[in-house]
Amino acid sequence: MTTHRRLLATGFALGLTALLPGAAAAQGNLTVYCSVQEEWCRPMMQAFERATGVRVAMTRKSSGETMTQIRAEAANPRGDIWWGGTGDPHMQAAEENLTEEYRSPRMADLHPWATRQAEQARFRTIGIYAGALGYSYNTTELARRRIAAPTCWADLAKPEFRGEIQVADPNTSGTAYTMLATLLQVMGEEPAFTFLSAMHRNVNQYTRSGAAPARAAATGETLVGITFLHDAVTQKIAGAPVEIVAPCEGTGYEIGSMSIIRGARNMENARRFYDWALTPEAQAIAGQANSYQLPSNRNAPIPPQAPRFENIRLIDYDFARWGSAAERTRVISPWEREVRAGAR
Ligand code: S7P
Repeated sequence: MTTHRRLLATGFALGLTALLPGAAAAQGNLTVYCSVQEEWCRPMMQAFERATGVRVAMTRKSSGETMTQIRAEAANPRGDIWWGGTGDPHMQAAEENLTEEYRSPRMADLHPWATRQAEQARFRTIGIYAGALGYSYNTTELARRRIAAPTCWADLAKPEFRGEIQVADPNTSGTAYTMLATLLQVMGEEPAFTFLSAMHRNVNQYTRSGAAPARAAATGETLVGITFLHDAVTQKIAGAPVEIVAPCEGTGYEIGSMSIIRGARNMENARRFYDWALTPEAQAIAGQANSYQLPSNRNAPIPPQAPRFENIRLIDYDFARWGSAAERTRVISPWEREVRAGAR
């Protein structure tokens, strides 16, 4: 096309855009893979659209499932940005060169745990929130069954909890993978697998989604649900009869993360979203959407209901190690063979 014809075409396109209703079209599009709860994904995308005029197409999937999708689409990426979900699979995506290096000007405003995550992934991911792992139990059902209140991980292997525990599957769920990695770090490998096999007899269902067991404990569908503590807080605040436990032996935590997908079709808007998602205003949407993680921006408001790390016995979770592809395969395979396939 000659320069003259190109100018004519551009002018025509600009004129048309100005005439079209919703000038947002001029700001282009963004495809977001969202791995937090739908209730938080939606207002987050709407707020970004309002702030920028960019049109967002969002899909919600668990962390492990999103990682699998991004890997499958690597030759022809369909997503631009992966927002939320546990940090381990984001680290793995970085290692597998599925995500793009980006150093946001907002990085200076973040807590050190969020920037450490970025440094360890050579700036191919970044921390957006943090939250500790644990479980919740339904107090009405516990009283009805006359079972002593559990306080430790070890309690969940006791025979009185037979068929009473729900937890997600680490193949699909970042929460469940965090549990697996946590127990291996807290107990040591052999004792952890022995514990998991004993607890397996008590598990009534391995769910796809990590937060589902908190909802099931809230309704009494299960007695105990293993999740991040903040997912149980959401249920408790909604009025569910649940007690929330940070296990006595110590527990792990997640650094919820965000990554730009390598080869993103809307790269500029992906960077715009990335910068915006790190602002205090964007991070304040979590609490408004009943999500009670700790935000990564030092100036973002911490929801008063968020479980605080200083009140929990936390392990020194090794994110670089447990976020590596080799470790993930090394521990999920025996979990499938020795734990999940075991008799109940
Ligand atoms: O509900 C919020 C949250 O717990 O969900 C994310 C989680 O990874 C998504 O669920 P999966 O376990 O199914 O992957 C967490 O990052 C987040 O805190």
